[in-house]
Amino acid sequence: MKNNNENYKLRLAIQKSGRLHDDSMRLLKECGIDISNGVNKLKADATNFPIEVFFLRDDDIPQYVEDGVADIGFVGENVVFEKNKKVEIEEKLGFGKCRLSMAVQRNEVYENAYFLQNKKIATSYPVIVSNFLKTKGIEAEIHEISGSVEIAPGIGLADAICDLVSSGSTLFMNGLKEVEVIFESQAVLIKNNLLNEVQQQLLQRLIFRIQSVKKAKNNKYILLNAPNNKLDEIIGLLPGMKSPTVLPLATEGWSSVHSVLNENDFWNIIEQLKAAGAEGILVVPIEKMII
Ligand code: PRT
Ligand code: ZN
Repeated sequence: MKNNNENYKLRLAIQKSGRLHDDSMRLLKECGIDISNGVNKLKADATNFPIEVFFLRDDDIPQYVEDGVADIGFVGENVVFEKNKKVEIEEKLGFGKCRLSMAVQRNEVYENAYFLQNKKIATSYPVIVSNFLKTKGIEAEIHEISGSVEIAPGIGLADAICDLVSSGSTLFMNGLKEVEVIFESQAVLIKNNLLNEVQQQLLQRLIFRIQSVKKAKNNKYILLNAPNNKLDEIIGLLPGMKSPTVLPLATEGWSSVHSVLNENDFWNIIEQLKAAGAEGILVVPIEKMII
């Protein structure tokens, strides 16, 4: 049972140490939430937001959130799907990106997933792998192992592995090749199904901040100088939040144009702007973006 005090704050579970820890802490900081570095390493209070952070193993986070020991958690989507607990995914966090992939020895001829029929697959993700096999109608033997999955084919334990991949260098160094991506993952915010009204409101405030941080990361502020006779063409290339800001320069016949560009279109648009006569282009990171 939660006591009264606990009903007016959010208890957030994050990874104690490992690949998601630093990015989780950084995201909180970017959301303006200061975590006191208390003596107790199991939990820490925020000094300026009603949030308490629990530091846990990533595998345990979905269970703690389902049980309501923590109200929300930051954890890999891969872990959420593997553990299959009653929690809701509320927001993707934009870090911890990786994929869960099948890999086989480099010299194997792999044409499609039916290669796996009646084979042995080593993985730490038996639930996700067996769902994948089921949807394909493939029968295979799953060997659950908790670490160093990539050595399994080399020592004759398995014909294939299914493991997380980011750069691909672990597979490469172990003589394996990635043949099938079965799940794309990143860190997500999960929540317990029974948050009270105050906690829902706190969560909405937190999500608003997270979204502002994510938007800012995906966008850049751009300033450039444009000859007035090219202004229409240049403005036409810039999306902006509403429309670009145009200010006259001290030099006759020139203007300064300010706008916001999405990371994905960035280089394309810069090239077109240069070709259209833009000069002195400055690109500046945005810290927060509130729309
Ligand atoms: O102690 P705890 O149980 O909390 O941590 P853990 O050791 O189980 O997890 P950890 O810290 O390794 O990973 C936490 C989460 O980070 C994962 O659940 C994923 O959501 C995410 N993530 C992102 C990754 C990777 N990228 C990743 N590359 N998790 C693991 N890897 C491993 C992978 O298993 C393989 O061994 O890195 C190796 C492959 O990397 P590349 O770059 O060589 O392809
Ligand atoms: Zn783990």
